Amino acid sequence: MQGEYYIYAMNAMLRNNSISNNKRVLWVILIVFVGFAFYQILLNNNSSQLKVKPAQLSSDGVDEAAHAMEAISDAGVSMAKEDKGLNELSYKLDGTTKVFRLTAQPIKWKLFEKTYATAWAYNGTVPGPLIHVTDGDKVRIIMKNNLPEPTTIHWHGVLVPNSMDGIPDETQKPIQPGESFTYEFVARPAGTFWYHSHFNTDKQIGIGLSGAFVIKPRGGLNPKPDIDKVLMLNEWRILSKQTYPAMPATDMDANLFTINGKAFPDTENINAKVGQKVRLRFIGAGQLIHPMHLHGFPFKIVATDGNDVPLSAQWTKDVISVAPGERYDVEFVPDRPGKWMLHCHIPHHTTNFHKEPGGLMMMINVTD
Ligand SMILES: [Cu+2]
Repeated sequence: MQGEYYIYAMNAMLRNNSISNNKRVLWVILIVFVGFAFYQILLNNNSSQLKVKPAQLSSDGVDEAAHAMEAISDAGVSMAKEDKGLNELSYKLDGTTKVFRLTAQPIKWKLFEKTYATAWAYNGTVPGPLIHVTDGDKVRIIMKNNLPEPTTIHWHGVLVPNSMDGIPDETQKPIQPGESFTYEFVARPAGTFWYHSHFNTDKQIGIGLSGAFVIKPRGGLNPKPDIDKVLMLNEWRILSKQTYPAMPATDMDANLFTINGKAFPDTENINAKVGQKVRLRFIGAGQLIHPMHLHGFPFKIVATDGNDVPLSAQWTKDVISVAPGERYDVEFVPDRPGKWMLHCHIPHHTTNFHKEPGGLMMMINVTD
């Protein structure tokens, strides 16, 4: 309509001046062209202010990013049958290949006391099961997707062939709801690794789709620790009993923090005896850094991201900052009894719904 008005106004103006017909036509064309271009620029500016188009994360036509910030649907989601994650996953042998099965599905997961998350979980627990194998083992993992959206698994740090790396649309097709995908590779090298969704990760990892993948060296660790424990750190956002994916810097900040799927006081304690060697394998499974501090004893960093640290290079620390994706294996030998706390040293991360104590706290109970 604005364009028509331009033509009308300019025609009227030009008629009043004594310009030849040919020139008049040229002028009208020029003015209409400039007017139209200007109108288009205005239109584009307005629409980019009104609708910010979020980045597409997948090729399935779903606007994943806008979708990702909604509450996780709890319609028809049932309570988890188990209360503890990282249970060692059993396998069946097919020749010399260890065959594992993972099923991803929504569950209600208790984070602490009466607070439950609607989680997306592998085999019904948060974190998913611990896959514990030996360096050089042939493994096959059959992954069934019972989630309401596609997913894939990435074997973080394991030296898999490229086709098993779990990158949607790059190395494999996303696993659609109801479908399965078979991952097969040789588990190597020895170390602390983890597996997690690599589809719509901003949402899927944080709401539970991760687990531990520990490859032990042939013959076992030497010296063997008396206590060997994986500690996966993660964050959650629960508002009015609804679960939202915790997304830092988006006004979707976390308000709950978990070690192995539990917030203090429901975190698991570790019981050790004076003189025992304790190995803790930290995995940063969330989106925030967590400087984990141990009371009572310094520890040595014996492995970083699954790689052994040579004896002469092992730092002695009492705080280890575990960034997203990182793994740190630390070892210590308690020399006196007590209830020694292990906690994140960002004090907000030791709260539940802004109340302390909570979150990333647990006790190492040492007895004689
Ligand atoms: Cu923290």
